[in-house]
Parts: sequence; structure tokens; C-alpha cells
Amino acid sequence: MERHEHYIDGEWVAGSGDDDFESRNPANGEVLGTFPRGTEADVEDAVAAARDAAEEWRALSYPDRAEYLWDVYQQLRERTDELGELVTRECGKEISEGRADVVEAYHMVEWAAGNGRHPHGDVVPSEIAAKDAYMRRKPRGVVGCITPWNFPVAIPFWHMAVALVEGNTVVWKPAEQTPKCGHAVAELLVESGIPDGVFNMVQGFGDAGAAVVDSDVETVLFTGSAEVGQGIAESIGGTPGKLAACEMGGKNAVLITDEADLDLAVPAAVLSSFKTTGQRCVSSERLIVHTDVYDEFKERFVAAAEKVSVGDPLDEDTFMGPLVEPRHREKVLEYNDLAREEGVNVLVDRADLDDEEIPDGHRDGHWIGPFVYETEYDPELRCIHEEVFGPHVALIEYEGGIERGVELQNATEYGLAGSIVSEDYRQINYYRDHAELGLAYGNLPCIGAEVQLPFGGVKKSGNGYPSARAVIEAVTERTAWTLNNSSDIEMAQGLSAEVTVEDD
Ligand code: UN1
Repeated sequence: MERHEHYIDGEWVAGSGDDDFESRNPANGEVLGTFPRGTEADVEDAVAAARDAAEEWRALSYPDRAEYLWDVYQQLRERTDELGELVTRECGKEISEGRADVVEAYHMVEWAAGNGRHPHGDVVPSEIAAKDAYMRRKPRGVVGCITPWNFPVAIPFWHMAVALVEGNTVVWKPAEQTPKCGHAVAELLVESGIPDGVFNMVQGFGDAGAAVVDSDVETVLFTGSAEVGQGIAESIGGTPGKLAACEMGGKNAVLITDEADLDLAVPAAVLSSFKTTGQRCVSSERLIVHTDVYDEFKERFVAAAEKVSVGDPLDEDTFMGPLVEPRHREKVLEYNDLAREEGVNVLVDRADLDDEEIPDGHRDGHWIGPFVYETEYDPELRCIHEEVFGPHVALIEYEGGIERGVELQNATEYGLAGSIVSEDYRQINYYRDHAELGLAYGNLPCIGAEVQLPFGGVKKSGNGYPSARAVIEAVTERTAWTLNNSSDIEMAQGLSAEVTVEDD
């Protein structure tokens, strides 16, 4: 079995640790590779290399830095099918999702590299005609990137593509569940010929991630769970000059009003809830449905949940692959049990698949099917407030106007993604203005964001940075630069520019 390595200072290295870990295919338990478990010392080496490379890298022009990313873009396009299959084999997403992960990656790289030729600041008017004022940007320095397993190729590029083009050097810790995708991403950057030390990757677990956070990087970009993200935000909070941009999960909802077209609402809800087996931070675990359409929606949604195909993710006909790892399956099952204990009415429980549903040779997969229940809204219920990250969905019936629907949409500590299904533009506009969300959709699923939009949440879901233009804020510093073109000093705000002296 191939033993992989870290990539530090332009070299593949074994690292200082003694422990290895394996990556396994969640659909059948096949071992995909062995990886070194990174240590604090490995992270220190990577940060030191990134620090040494920073000066030369920032001295290049934007288009010159972007050239390396264009190379990565070409490779991602040429190898989409192969890398898509790797994504599917390592994280269990069905194959169209595996490929879409790679497509999303090259869209992000395209955006970042193309942006290398776009304006990067503002010319700002001054009160004083002889003054030129500008807002300019500078790279912050070394950026630490910590990325999740559910988009193992796309999300690393949300972080790294922009950070690199903006002139930062990078230390990246991929998710421990998807180190082989991490290795493949690193190979793309190595293949591009990017200078030594500009890009570094340390494989490993949370302790390696924590070492990145505690190191002297200027920015930490994190996408992952709320618990870890909050810990990072707190630990960095008070450190002068250090910034954490954290993107966490949600308890996302699709709001289906009395004016909804159910032919659209049902597929929107199914896609939002069950794609990626519910393992997107934008997946929906709440369906808030108006009483006038409740019975019909429930019947149709339940029928769909009974039927969605769960199976081999490499098969083009599969809708839901397995969950990523046994530990995660345990967690989802615990939440299903919790919902039952909290007294909900279970409508669909396919958590334990029938034997014939499990594809041949896939007994060791982490299989699960949809779990759907109905309940009245109750602020005390944990199952409708805590993120499960699986195909665990609550139907919540409401009465009254759009205000009540939106009140329930907002009845969570999170604020990442959501969607309204309605044919009434007044309801849609009310939702647009009052739903507490970073990503909001009308008559669509609440998944499937495009990379050129800002991606991020409000409330407990994060601080809204890690994609496209928004991430530039986290990896650059602004300078307000003002130049006087006159040989006299003239001050703004009517300030006197006279230097008065004491009489002799
Ligand atoms: C995530 O949910 O973890 O919106 C990222 C989407 C993707 C990104 C999702 N483009 O579905």
C-alpha cells in the first residue's frame, strides 16, 4: 500500500511523527492509502518554509502569481473524471457529486486567477484637489487553511486559490477523512511549478489543525464544524494581527408556503435534504410547511423519501451514497433515536437498509437511508435545533402568514442557507428581507451555490468569508494611501497646515 507524505518547502517529506493513518472507501472499506500523521514540529517546519518564501512570492505581479493557478485550472479540467472518481471513492458522494466537486474547484481557480487581472482597490476622491487617495491591498503573509472532507477538492481551492493569487503563502491541513484527495490537490500545485515554500501541506488530525491555528500564521481560514470553528475563533480572538475566518454549519430550512407550487417544492426539498446524504453544511434538516399544503406535501415528500436510491456511489443511478465514516453514522443514528425520545412522529425510517438494498461487495459501507419525522415547533426540541449532518429531516407545520414562517426559519442559532418556495412575490420579498441567512434562495433547493457568490453564514454559522471576493478581505490588508502632488501641504477638514513658532 502506497505510503504518502507531507509536502513542505518544495519537497515530499515523511515528517517527524511515528504514526500513520489509513484512508478507507466509505462504501466498501477498501484501503486507499497510508498517510503520515502530522505533528506540531511538521506544522512548524511548514510555517517556517511559508514564511521564508513570502517575500519573493509577494514581489511577483498578480498575473504572474495567477499563472501557476491557470496551470492548476488546466489540470483540473483535463482530469475531472479521474479526480471526480477519487472524490467519490474517498468521501462516498455519488459520482455526479464527485465530479461536481472538481468542477467547483476549477471554477474557483478560474475566478481567482482571472481576478489577478482585475482592479484591486479603489481610487477615492479627496477634499484636497492636489491629493490622490487610494485604497490598496497587501497580502497578510502566511495563511493557514483547514478544510473539511465533504468537498475535499473544491473547498481547499476556495481557501488557497485566492490566498495565493493575493500574494500569501499557504500551510494547508486537509481533512483526515480525505487525505488522498488532499494528496492529489497537492500534486496539482506541485505540478504547476509553484516556487518552493509557497504552498505546503501537512496531513493529519485535529492536533495538526490546532498547531496551524496556534502557529504564527496571519490568517486562519477554516471550514468545518461549529464546535471546532468556535474554538478557533475564540483562541485567535484576542491575538493582535491574527484573523480567523470560519465557515461552519447550519440547521437549514426550506420554507414551503400556502402559495407554493408543490411540483417544485417536493424536488427542492428532496435535493436540499438528501443530496450528499445530507452531509453538506447547506443541507436542509427542516421543512417548514404551511398548513394549507401540509398534507399533500407530506404525502409526496414521504413517498419520495421512501424511494430515493441509496447505493454504490460509483453507479450513475445512485442518489445517496454512504456516510463518510462509522463514527459519523453513529452520530446520525443517535440523533434519530433522540428525535424518537423527544416524541416526534416518525414518517420514514430507512436508517438500517434492508440487506438487498446494500450493493454486492459493499457490506462494510456506512449505509444509511432517509429518516423523516413530523413535529410541532417546540423551542425545547434538540432534534430540530442541532445540526445532524445526515439525512435526518423534520417536517414542521405552521399556520398564519409569511411572518410566522420566517419566524420559524429564524428559530435557530444558525444562519447559513435557506430557501422559500412560493408563487407570491410579496412572500418571497418578505423572506428575502427577514430571513437571517448568508445564502438565501427562492424556488430552488438551498444547496448548489456558485463560486462567484460570497459563501458564508450569519449567527453561529460563521463570519461569511471563505469564498471568492469575500475571502480577499480575510487574506489581505487594506492601506489607505494618500499622495500630495503639490509642494504645499493642505489639510482636509479645514485643519490648519500652518506651523506657528514662538516669538523670539
Ligand atoms: C458545503 O455545504 O459544505 O452550495 C459546501 C453548495 C456547494 C458548496 C457546499 N457549492 O452546494
